[in-house]
Amino acid sequence: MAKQVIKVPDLGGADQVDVIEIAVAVGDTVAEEDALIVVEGDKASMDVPAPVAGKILSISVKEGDKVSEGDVIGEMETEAAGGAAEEPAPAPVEESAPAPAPAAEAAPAPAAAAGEEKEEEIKVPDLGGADAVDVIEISVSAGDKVEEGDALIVVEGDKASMDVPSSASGTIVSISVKEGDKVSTGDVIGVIKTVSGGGAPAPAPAAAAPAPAPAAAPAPAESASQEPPAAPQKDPHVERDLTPSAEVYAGPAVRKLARELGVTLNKVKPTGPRNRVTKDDLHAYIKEQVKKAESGAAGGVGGGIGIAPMPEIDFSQFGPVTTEPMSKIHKLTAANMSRNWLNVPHVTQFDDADITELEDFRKAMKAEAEKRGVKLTPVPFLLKAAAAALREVPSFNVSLHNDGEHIVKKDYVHIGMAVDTPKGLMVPVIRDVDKKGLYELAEEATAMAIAARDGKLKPRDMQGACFTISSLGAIGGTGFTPIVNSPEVGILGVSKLAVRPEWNGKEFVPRKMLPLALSYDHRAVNGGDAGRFLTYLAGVLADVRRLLL
Ligand code: CAO
Repeated sequence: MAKQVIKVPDLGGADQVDVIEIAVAVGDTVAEEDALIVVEGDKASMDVPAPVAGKILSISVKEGDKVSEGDVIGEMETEAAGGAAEEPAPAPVEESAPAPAPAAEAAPAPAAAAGEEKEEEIKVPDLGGADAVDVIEISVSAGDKVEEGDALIVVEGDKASMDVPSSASGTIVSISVKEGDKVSTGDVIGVIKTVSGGGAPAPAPAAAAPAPAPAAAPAPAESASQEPPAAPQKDPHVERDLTPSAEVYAGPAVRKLARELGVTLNKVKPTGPRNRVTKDDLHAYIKEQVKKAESGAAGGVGGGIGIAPMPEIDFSQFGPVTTEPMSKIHKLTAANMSRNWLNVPHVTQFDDADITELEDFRKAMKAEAEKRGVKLTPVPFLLKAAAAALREVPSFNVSLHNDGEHIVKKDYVHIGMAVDTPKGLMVPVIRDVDKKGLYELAEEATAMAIAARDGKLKPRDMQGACFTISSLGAIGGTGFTPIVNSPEVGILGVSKLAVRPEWNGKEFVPRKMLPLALSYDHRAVNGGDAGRFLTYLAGVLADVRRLLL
């Protein structure tokens, strides 16, 4: 075993870049090249990868810190024996990522007299070893005036995205690449008209359209390639991901603008290719917010009865306090809870499931389950019963469409499972629950809960649920009203089972009763659907043989 200091690699000339994400925690085992932190400069964001495989011993930076090449960001324990121990490792150089921000190269042109206009090819600059990177955004179009350093296009490699900035001030004559193209160092991406001796050239005769080439100048690229392609039509039924901002696709220029405007990127509806947030998306979002704020100020719905802002409170006036920052997950959960609470008209229906026989069966199977290496708690039974109920009552396996005018009916049964983790609430999703057996579900639920607590869940592991189960049974309580995780239709809150006297028609007998609370989106389903769903679910728990029917 050896200790290795992890340092910020060559940042391609950028200095004092922001740490925007810490991707690992102390104790995590990482493979070589796994992202450790994500940094962002003016022009690019990039992963700082693990130089070798090993275990994270410490991380000495936090989100919001500024770092430069060579700064220590933490320590790793590696398998490597000998020499490297305690020695600072060489900075891991991000080879496959484009180095941030070299200026686009204009083709060398013969010297021109001051004030003389000339057209130059714009070429992709040195990409720091990366090859065939994707063009993910075209930031200018023919006729635009640009200053030296303005972003022309945004490219993205395996590890980083970067602006390709203009090498000179001038007017864009043509852009010969489009979003989705692949480019390498030296490729021509367009033509710029400059005026020697500085300054922008005189306005072209036909200002908006691509200017006709002066007689002696090289012909501009075909006009067909000058228009950025329309963003691909997106399926309106696709659910919005509520991923952290760092996991939202957006170019550095868009991220910078979002920061300037104080916009959290994951709130913006992306319309760009591969679900990228574009500048237009940001502007549309701001417009929408301003409109909402204005209509709220003008009274809005309810003739002036809106949600009053929370007053600022100094808690220290009431007693000693300490204030600490919320984790990223906690902040995201808080935002989602407010959104769901305010948008979804909730109804919560209660029932108790008699799980006396289920508990007998579960206990009888526990030893066999343990031999197979699985822990058979009530959760896999709840998952199975909820899946059966979603199939039995398909009118409950739905979501309200974004347009508020359609219902999305689902022919799949994916169920989320709320997991209490030290960093906050996480909801991994178990897919195709209806097609899996109890042991398989027990195994998957345990693996998901461990991954959630170890911070190893990928965004995809938390997407696509039809419904969620939140079990506080192991903790306690007799009931609670969970908040629907929209756009899911509902959520089942499960409390601690209690032995209670139940009347069997002749006498009171002790039964194990499991308190259930079903919160649902009353826009998507009515009380009848929800009542049928919960009654069926409780019936399955009361007699698991019904799962065989
Ligand atoms: N009543 C009584 N006992 C229960 C029970 C219930 N409803 N549900 C589980 N238990 C028991 C289990 O059987 C187990 O006991 P044994 O070891 O004797 O079998 C014990 O409680 C501990 O269970 P567990 O927590 O290891 O596993 P689980 O399958 O019950 O739960 C998980 C897994 C991930 C759902 C749970 O650990 C968890 O994180 N729950 C919190 C969810 C949450 O925070 N919800 C709130 C969201 S809104 O803020």
